[in-house]
Amino acid sequence: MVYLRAKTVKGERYLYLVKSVWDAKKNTSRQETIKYLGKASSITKDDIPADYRNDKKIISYLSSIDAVSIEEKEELLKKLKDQLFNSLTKGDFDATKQLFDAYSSSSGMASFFEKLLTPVMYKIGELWVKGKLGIADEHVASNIANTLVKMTNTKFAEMPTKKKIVICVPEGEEHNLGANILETYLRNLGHKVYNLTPPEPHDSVVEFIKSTNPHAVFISVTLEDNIKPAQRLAKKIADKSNVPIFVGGQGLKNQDVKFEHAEVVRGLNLRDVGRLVSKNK
Ligand code: B12
Repeated sequence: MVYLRAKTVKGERYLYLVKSVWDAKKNTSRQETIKYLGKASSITKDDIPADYRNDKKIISYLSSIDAVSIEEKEELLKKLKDQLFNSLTKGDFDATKQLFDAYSSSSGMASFFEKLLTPVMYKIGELWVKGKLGIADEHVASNIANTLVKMTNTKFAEMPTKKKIVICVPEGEEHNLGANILETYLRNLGHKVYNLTPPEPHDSVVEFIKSTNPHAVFISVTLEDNIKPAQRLAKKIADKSNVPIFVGGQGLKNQDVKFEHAEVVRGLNLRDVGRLVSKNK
């Protein structure tokens, strides 16, 4: 049986999706966490793994714990996505920043990146493919998004350093908003992040890693065509260093893609990525 478990910390309720597992040896049932869902007031359907998303018990519980029902939250999110789409494609940085400030002050920066910015950029890509949005609008949107993410970064300049992390992309990969979001989130957690994007030659990345000796390396892959270059990059790094290498990004959606020298990370939210870093070394 699957259900939600709540923990209250400083008056804020946090939810876990758990299942009951029968322990035959002890003749009793125990709880196993399937997924940490986050702050109860900010959870939407997308936070729930697809298998349980339409479970009526779960949806009605989520709707009951807050003054705002999950349907209303979905509706609100849709409106915010529309607003963000408009401000990005019109090149209106101020409106984009205002939306970011207002949303992230209540729901957090990670939620803004995951629930608003990433899906809106995906939509922009789809419209561009269908010829419904010009290349210039796409460029304007991604420039504004990148400026916003970079601007957010400067806030964390003075934080103490926990771990050193290198983020890079394979040669030929010009997409770097995902890498910049990872940088901002990990810096926000107090890690020292070296973001080597846009792409550097592979040999320079390897030299940099040798000289900085980081705790982890993240390789971000957006284009499927860049999987092979990413595999070569991971091998080059692994040949010269024992650093754990994680590779992720939308270029790796296809489950069949394997890396010999890196761990492929799929479907993790930013919080989980943060945990991945903390548990290494
Ligand atoms: C903006 C954009 C561009 C900009 C990029 C500017 C920049 N500085 O980034 C420009 C205009 C340069 C561009 C160029 C091209 N683009 Co483009 N682009 C996009 C667009 C619209 C948005 C990309 C984006 O920022 N997404 C939002 C980010 C935040 O999402 P994300 O990368 O998935 O990152 C998240 C996670 O995946 C994760 N993550 C990312 N990396 C990692 C790594 C690890 C280790 C982990 C754990 C997690 C993780 O964290 C992020 C936060 O949630 C996408 C549409 C789309 N679906 O994304 C197309 C898209 C990626 N582009 C595409 C194409 C085809 C191209 C071009 C080939 C077009 C052309 N003919 O010239 C060129 C290629 C350039 C190159 N050599 O790289 C295709 C790719 C198709 C494919 N399957 O390979 C897409 C999907 C559009 C489409 N629908 O067809 N593009």
